[in-house]
Amino acid sequence: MTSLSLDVRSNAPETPEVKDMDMRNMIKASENESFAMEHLISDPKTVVVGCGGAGNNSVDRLTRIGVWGAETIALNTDRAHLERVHADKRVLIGKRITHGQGSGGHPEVAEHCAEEAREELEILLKGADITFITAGMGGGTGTGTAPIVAEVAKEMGSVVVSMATVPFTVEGNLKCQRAAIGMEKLKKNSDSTIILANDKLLKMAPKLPINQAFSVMDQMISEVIKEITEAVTQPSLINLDFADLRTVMGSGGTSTVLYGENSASDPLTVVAEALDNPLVDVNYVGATSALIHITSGPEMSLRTATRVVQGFTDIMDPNANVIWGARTDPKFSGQLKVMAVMNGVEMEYQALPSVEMNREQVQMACIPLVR
Ligand SMILES: Nc1nc2c(ncn2[C@@H]2O[C@H](COP(=O)(O)OP(=O)(O)OP(=O)(O)O)[C@@H](O)[C@H]2O)c(=O)[nH]1
Ligand SMILES: [Mg+2]
Repeated sequence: MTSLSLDVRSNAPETPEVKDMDMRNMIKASENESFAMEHLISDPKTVVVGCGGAGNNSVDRLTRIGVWGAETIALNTDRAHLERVHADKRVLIGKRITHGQGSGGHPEVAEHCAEEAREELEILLKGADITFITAGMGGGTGTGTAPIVAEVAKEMGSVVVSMATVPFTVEGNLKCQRAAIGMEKLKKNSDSTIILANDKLLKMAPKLPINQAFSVMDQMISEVIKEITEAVTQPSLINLDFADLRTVMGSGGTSTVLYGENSASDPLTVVAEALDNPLVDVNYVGATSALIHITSGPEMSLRTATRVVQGFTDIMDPNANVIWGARTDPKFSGQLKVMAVMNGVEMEYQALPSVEMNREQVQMACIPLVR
């Protein structure tokens, strides 16, 4: 039918109405084209999801410091905690199961809540190009929900970067074991997983009260997410784009983030500071890919920037895929700030054997919560 009507039209004499129609079609086509172009050049959509108490606290901090071009979502089974958190969206899951009172430390209960909220999660994560997930492993909600959020985000086509903490050793075996199970699941469902050890806080800030020590970790998580997001969304001298990020973070495995800030006069000290980051125990010698972003004042020379990049590549696999960008900012005059995401690194953290709970145990765990 279509081809017949086309044939008829092409044989017909050109009337003014036909010309008008052609013009309208041309305008429509060009409008469609510019609409398509707008889509091509639009910023990548970044979503940050904080799962459970620790995840919510990181998202709260991130929302307060502000991150350009990212939407923050706090997800919890605990209504009281959620009410105290600042985020663009706050999502209480598993109302029917936990009545908003938390998972009682049971990851299986929280996993069940997240499974029930799958459709809601799909709506929340639709269109996200990159999803950051942050959680403290070892409790119920973060451990149980973060792997499901990662799975849904990946199914929706997003690059998934997870940042999770493992508990202090003093929190006990059970928590550490729970954390190990959750971490394995999270790693399986994420493109890239950054593991942070709370024990490292003891070395870095031994005298701080626990709440303040946690806030050091939350600050670091927020800064890393802010750095990565802004490195690809804000205009830079040497631009990094979303495709670069996808190449580095989408290649799977364990990643680490290194962060250093110092005087611009000695770029190698900044690199040394970043490599010495005490919050992460990694062996980065032989890392297979990296995304490096440098910020300094308008006087930054190409030589300074390349010395920083060289400092990192020297310790990496000789065939490593290294992508770097640089931004000048008058606020950083005389200062040099570097953030490097390294992929394919080895963590000292070892997973413990997994222990699964059966359905009966899950229901038992639910009983005290359904009051
Ligand atoms: N970095 C950081 N870690 C935290 C914080 N609070 C707790 N943690 C760590 O994260 C682990 C899990 O704790 P929460 O996040 O409170 O637990 P949850 O995921 O809410 O789980 P339930 O409350 O049991 O449902 C703890 O064992 C701590 O090691 C925090 O504010 N910041
Ligand atoms: Mg909680």
